Amino acid sequence: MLVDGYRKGLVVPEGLIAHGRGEAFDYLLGEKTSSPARTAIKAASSALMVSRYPVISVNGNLAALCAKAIVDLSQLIGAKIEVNLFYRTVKREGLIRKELKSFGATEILGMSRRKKLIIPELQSERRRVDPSGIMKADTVLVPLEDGDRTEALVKMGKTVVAIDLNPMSRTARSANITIVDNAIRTIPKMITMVKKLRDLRQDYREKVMKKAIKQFNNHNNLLESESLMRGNIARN
Ligand code: PTJ
Repeated sequence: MLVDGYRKGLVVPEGLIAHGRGEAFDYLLGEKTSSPARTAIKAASSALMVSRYPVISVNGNLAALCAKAIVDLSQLIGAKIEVNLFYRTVKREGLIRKELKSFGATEILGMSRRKKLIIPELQSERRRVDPSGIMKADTVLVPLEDGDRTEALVKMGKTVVAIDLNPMSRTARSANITIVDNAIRTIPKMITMVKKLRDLRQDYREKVMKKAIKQFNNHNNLLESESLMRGNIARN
């Protein structure tokens, strides 16, 4: 899937390396969504649902792995989609936009021709964000993110939800809610969770979501994922 994305021009060579790193961690997780990841998915889905202005940040890897699920999730929770690339080129952002549009996305933020604001403390291309997207968001979903930007977004007061197979990465540690799981499994599970929550009676739903957010402890959740991985190593 990722190799196809690379051939289509969505993914950069560095993305293949990042994917390989992810696969190694996924192997240690047993290639399935763990119980701590399920807890994080519930907290993350709740945080996105109560959010006033949620935004999903999409890079090349994510577009190659699960463009349709991203579009479905964004429509379900009313989130904006922003293409935000570490290795930005106009050609690649256009291809990613086309891919997302082919699954029904109507508005894609973050294109080069749009006015950008700069996150001052960052050096990479990821510092350029859309004034109607990540800059305005109160909650940002950042699958496969780099640590610098996660830290910067948290400092800006945003709720950051990360998806990262490496529970020790700076992104995983600095996000408010980190789902240690493969994005390809996580996004469809978030869709199921959002639908499940949406079907609850409103007053009960609010209680359930509030509790899921309040009880979530990112540090402890990461330790649980790490411990699962260590256990799997010990057993093999
Ligand atoms: O498309 P661009 O230009 O924005 O570039 C995207 C990459 C992925 C190349 C860029 O963001 C990058 O270099 O990312 P990093 O710093 O390597 O971080 C990627 C993190 O995501 C690592 O911790 C990986 O373990 C993890 N990861 C890789 N594949 C997956 C994943 N996490 C969840 N699901 C995956 N499928």
